[in-house]
Amino acid sequence: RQLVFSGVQPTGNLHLGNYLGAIRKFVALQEEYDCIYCVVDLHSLTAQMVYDDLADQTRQITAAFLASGIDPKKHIVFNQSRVKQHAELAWIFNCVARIGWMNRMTQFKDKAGKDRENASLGLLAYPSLMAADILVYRATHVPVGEDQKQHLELTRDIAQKFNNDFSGRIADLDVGVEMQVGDETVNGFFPLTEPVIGGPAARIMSLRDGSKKMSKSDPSDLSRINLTDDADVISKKIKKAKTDPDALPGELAGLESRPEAKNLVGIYAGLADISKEDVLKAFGGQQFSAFKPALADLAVEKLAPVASEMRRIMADTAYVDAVLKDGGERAGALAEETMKTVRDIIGLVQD
Ligand code: AQP
Repeated sequence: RQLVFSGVQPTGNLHLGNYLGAIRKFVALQEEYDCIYCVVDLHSLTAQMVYDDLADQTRQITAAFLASGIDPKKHIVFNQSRVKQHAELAWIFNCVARIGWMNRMTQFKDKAGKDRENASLGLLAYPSLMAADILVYRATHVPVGEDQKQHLELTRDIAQKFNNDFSGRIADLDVGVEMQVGDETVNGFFPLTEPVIGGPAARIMSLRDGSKKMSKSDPSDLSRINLTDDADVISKKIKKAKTDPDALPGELAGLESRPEAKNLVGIYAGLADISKEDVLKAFGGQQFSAFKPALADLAVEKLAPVASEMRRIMADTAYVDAVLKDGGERAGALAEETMKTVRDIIGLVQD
């Protein structure tokens, strides 16, 4: 059985990186798989506890999912905190995972900065909750941007250690499935999840600095294109995007050591759903003064309908809340099925 799970934090304005790296993939995968897409509100508390309006931000991400084309009837859309089993499994995984594993996570190192002792315990345990999000549905595929690759490797490590630590109980209860680990076929309860990363837009970089990823928390709004930016703002940001003085090359190799140029070509390719090679076939030899307006037009063409649909959906709070409630109920039933077995495997007494 194959199942897709992924989540987005309600931590601020969604940007082009979130859209091309994650949400667009969510939309594509729903043709082939059963999908569960989650607004991970509990994760957002690891960055800060108090938000001006966490509820509205949660609705905004939900609206972005729906406006991008996710079907909440065929699939499941909900907010994480409604399904208590995420937090329950995360606690169990906190006891499976090792502190050393968490300390090695580059996202933790980046976000905690130098003053690690003062970072929240939740920030350190972030990947454990992420593993629980995925494995509480025993999801097999997780579409994410490249920045989440390490967390998905850790999710596999947690699944593997749980399967290993409890192999006897899993066999006794006959709740395992066969899976391939390297050359070996083993029996385990949790699947070893596959990341779905790739394509030209797996890692969109800041428009101001080609060495930093485009991020909601970058203090400069010029560094990112927000999903809700209007046509003028999108054009202005692309016009001001950092570039180098050379023309675009005809071949991919010509983009090496030109991170800003590579990024803009990747954005064009992601938006047009073509390869970077094809972008260079069309624009190789041209200056940025010609490429940037074409990129701006394409970005406006692709993003404006999503933004206007988001505004339309956001205006109907009752509808958005109903989607989250319905999704939460369906997700909760699936999650409880997993947790019943997990409690049995561990030996927690239940009805
Ligand atoms: N720059 C990016 N390029 C490609 N994919 C990206 N993602 C994020 N940034 C890029 C992917 O978007 C999904 C949702 O991300 P998230 O909101 O859950 O967390 P994040 O990675 O912390 O997002 P930000 O915008 O970068 O926030 P801050 O500034 O708080 O760090 C994920 O699949 C992610 O890979």
